[in-house]
Amino acid sequence: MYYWNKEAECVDRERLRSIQSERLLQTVRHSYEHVPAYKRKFDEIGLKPDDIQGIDDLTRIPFTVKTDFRDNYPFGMFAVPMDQIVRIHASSGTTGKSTVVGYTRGDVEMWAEMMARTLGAGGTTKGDIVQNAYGYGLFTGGLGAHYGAERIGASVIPISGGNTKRQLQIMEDFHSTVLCCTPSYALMLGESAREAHVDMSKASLRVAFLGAEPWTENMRGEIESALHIDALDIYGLSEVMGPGVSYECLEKGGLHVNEDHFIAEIIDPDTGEVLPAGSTGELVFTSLTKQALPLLRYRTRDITCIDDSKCGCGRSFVRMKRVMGRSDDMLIIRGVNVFPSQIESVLIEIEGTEPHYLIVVDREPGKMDEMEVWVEVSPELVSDAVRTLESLERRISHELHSVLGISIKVKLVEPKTIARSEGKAKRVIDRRDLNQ
Ligand code: DLL
Repeated sequence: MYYWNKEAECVDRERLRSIQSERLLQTVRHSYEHVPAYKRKFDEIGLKPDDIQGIDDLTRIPFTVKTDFRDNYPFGMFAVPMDQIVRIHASSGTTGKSTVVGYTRGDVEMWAEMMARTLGAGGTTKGDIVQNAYGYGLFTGGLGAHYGAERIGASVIPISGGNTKRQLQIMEDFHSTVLCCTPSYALMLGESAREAHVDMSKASLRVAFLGAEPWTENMRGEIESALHIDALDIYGLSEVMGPGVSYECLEKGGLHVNEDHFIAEIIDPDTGEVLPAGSTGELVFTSLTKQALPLLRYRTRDITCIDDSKCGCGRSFVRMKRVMGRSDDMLIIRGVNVFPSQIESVLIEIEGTEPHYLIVVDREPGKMDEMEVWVEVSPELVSDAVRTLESLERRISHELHSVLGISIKVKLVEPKTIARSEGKAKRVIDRRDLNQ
């Protein structure tokens, strides 16, 4: 029997509302008392924790944003002493500093439950063999999926990302039935299987849980037919927890939000106003049970909408549509979050380059995202030996790799070749088609 916490996931909505209200009050009090940054925000507008009486008062609480993490780097947003923190993860920030998140033992258990629900919604049982190709490390994908699969009692293969040949070999030899990775990596596995003449219709693989980056219905179709599986969307972000904040069931009609632990709102990204049900806007989350890092109205910058109609699966949690875009300039390349400002800060440090650059992102069918950074060299360097230019190219590429953790192609171009803009500079050309 697959994992399904029916009591929680099919809870009556009236009952859910009262659970949310009660947990919200605890979270507000905990945040106010233990995180100076929250206390400051409340005090500035004269709001007292007791003013929040229930979920109807949610909109009175000020937003939390990514820069709050940067301003309180590394552990200033934590609400418990370090001796209660059992895990630390991090994701990239808007500048060199990363967003650091912490978990108590209870938080790790709650996260495992959220991921168990996620995997269960695709039919995962303790008899499954889960090939976990999300990266292990500071990224939340690897350990997040790992603990969820273990909670179900499935057998986890902690293979982590990369090494496609080996992935296919292990998949065949170990009879993996469940795959966890980014959608672009799933596409690549499908393509490689085809090239290696592996007949996926005879393989044991049944379902994949794909997320950490935007993808499309078209991609779902391609992945499902290449790997002969069901491909389900899973969503999350480090600040809120990691993967498992919301998850698709086999109806494939949007991602159920784990509402007994997170409240979702949709706001107008320009005005901050809460939008009526069904509108498209920026997704905002409030955590309800997190101890180490309580989050009040966190602006995710992800654009989507919420559907509160009944789902055929019987779960009563609302569903968010697949993420349609971002309200900031963050790019996600092979599952890694990249801000143009990080690239700029690398280039500024390197002599011989001009502050004009262009980031070109592309994804050929069945391939992984490619990112190329075009950099103008300074006029003095143009006439230099090819060797000097080559070593400059290598150096930039190396520095970018050490800051971002992914390899990026660098192309040096002559001075004045990158188009100048009169208004906001256009730094990114994204040729990937992410809107179908
Ligand atoms: O990407 C957590 C995760 C791991 C989710 C594995 C799913 C699977 P971060 O590195 O903090 O955390 O990046 C969070 O990634 O704000 C979205 O912009 C994007 N994102 C995550 N899942 C999806 C998805 C993890 N299913 C940021 N569709 C988020 C579109 C996604 N974008």
